Amino acid sequence: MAPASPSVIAGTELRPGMTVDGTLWVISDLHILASTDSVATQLVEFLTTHPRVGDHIVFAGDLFDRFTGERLFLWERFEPVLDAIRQLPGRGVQVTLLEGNHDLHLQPWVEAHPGVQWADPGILLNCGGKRIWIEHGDLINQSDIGYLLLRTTFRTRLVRGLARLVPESWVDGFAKNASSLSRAQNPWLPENLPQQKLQALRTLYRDAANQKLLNGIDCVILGHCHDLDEVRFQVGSRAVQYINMGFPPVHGSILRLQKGASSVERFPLFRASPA
Ligand SMILES: [Mn+2]
Repeated sequence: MAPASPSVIAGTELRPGMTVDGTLWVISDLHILASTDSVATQLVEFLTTHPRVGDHIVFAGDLFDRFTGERLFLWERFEPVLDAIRQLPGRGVQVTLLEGNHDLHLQPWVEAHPGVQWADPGILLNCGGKRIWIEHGDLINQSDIGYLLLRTTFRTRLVRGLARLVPESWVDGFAKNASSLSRAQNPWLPENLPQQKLQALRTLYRDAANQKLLNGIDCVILGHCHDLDEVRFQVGSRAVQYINMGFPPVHGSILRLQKGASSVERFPLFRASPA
């Protein structure tokens, strides 16, 4: 059978998309620093108990606060979490990893673990006839040229090579600095921003989502900015939705689209911890 021809809509190449038979789970922005973090242990418990055959879990970036898939010492540091992820395909659960701006170079880890797939910068899924687009969200602000250049640089062969070779403490130190720089620009909780700044941030993300929603996508899922935002409206006969992950360690929830449900909902998972 000939594959359906891809169509290009609003800059997104819309291939038919993988079909999700069961529940779609989306998890991002946990910013795990150590596998002993309470968020990490709660995630491992969730991964070993909740997902069922036919479900699809998308880890949509910044699962770890500092991670490069090029370094074994980091694989070891996060072993309990990575182990829970690698068990999923064997239980009939599909797994997709997207990179965030804090977890990079995931390809080597993914290639070492058959059954886990990697997508960049996002993934289109078909859930019960709905077209769901998921991406981390660090590409939304197209006017932040400095960041976009940095993002491209981080993914070059040269930087990947360096990330493989430099001492472990350098990788950690560099990631720590990059992390604090990023936090200086983007706070953990945008709800603490002055009202005007929060509105500007929201508008940026909503506009980017709207472009896709108006052009054939039924639900856009983003993270990265940690804004607990959601919008639903009608496009002709389609009920469409934009939803942002927020910041699960504080807001406590991940995202779930159950089979047969009409929209993505927040699924409470983490017991609130102090910000
Ligand atoms: Mn991010």
